[in-house]
Amino acid sequence: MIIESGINKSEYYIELENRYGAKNYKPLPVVIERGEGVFLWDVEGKKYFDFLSAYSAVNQGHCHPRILKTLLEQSSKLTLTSRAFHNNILGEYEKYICEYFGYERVLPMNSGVEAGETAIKLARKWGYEVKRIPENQAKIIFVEGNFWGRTIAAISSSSDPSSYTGFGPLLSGYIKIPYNNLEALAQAVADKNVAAFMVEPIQGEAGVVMPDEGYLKKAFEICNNAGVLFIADEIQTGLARTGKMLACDWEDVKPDILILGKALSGGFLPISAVLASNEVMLTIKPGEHGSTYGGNPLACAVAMEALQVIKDENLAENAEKMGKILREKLRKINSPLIKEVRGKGLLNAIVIHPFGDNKTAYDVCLELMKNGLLCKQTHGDIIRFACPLVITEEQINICADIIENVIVSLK
Ligand code: IF1
Repeated sequence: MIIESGINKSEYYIELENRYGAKNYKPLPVVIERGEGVFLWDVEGKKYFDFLSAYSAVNQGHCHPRILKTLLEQSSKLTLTSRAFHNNILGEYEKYICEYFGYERVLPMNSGVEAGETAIKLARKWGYEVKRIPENQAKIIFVEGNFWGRTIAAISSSSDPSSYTGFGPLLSGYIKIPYNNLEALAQAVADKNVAAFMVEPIQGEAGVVMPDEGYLKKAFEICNNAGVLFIADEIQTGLARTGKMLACDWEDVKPDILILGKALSGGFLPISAVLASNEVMLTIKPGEHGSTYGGNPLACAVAMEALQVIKDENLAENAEKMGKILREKLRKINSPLIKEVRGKGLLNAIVIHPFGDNKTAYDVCLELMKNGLLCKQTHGDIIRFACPLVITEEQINICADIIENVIVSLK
């Protein structure tokens, strides 16, 4: 790497992205080079607390040693066979994850949105073969404010024009209802062609939007009574993030289809999973679905270790404890900037009033970055705080102080 005089390493790397990369993101002006636990270091050697965790994909902390060891061992033996052949890891993983979450079967995929698409295909197939919905008439119910990825199927369910404008024509067969509205759900499931209802237990991208107490349980019951599959997208809320293994556990809801991703590998590589019963899962027959890397031995080995770390290190319990401390301290910040503090476990957010000459949450994130804490705004006025679940009480207090000092310094 040859750096022209007058620019530092960060500027060098940012310029490379500006020149050669697509412009589908606007990142904070920081160039990360190393991660360990709750910490990230930039190319200038500056250290930060990570309060985004790659959008809850690094719940176990960056470069967890146990998961790294598994990655290195497996990748030196076998990484990919395709599903044209069996291998000695996939079946072990399938058994492990099905027993871990209490399901009969799992369909392994790679990205979260692939898992979402898989769930929709399963729901539709189940609708035709089990519920006897007329061919091509199956409908899926989604809630406003949802986010489950960037594919055409995903953006077709979005209520956010910035997600779907300019990408039409969109997919049909979707019903959109308000989030946290049981009456709207009860009306929608009355349509006999509805196969499933897909929902995030807490809406992540929408800005950590939480439904009323009891919403998930009652929504599940409404679906169950109407012969509609309840699909929980726990890609961001799952894997101990909200203080229980799954956010659905807070209301003892067992989804008919459970979608996992992100921290399923502890941030080492893409792996996602769709879990369901025999009745649902076996509606897809050989050759009707899959992917080149889906269920590859490397990802499966890593995922088993990543899941075991969550249990062995009591990450759900720690998320619950540390999240309470964080919200309590944030709620004590005396500043007109803060409109609201909300969250569950270590999935939290603050809502910011515009301030100064029309400054927004992005400007707060910039100041937090200068003070050694990395996070990201969503929807202009909301800052999501989602640190790795391995954070200690001492570290969470330091971070709460950083946030308070920055917030009270802003006018
Ligand atoms: C980006 C957002 C978060 C998700 C839920 C499925 C997926 C996601 C609940 C799809 C992915 C990611 C996508 C990533 C940034 C991040 C994100 F800001 F975009 F919306 F987390 F809130 N279900 N969320 O949150 O999983 O296909 O990405 O593996 O697109 O920039 P994926």
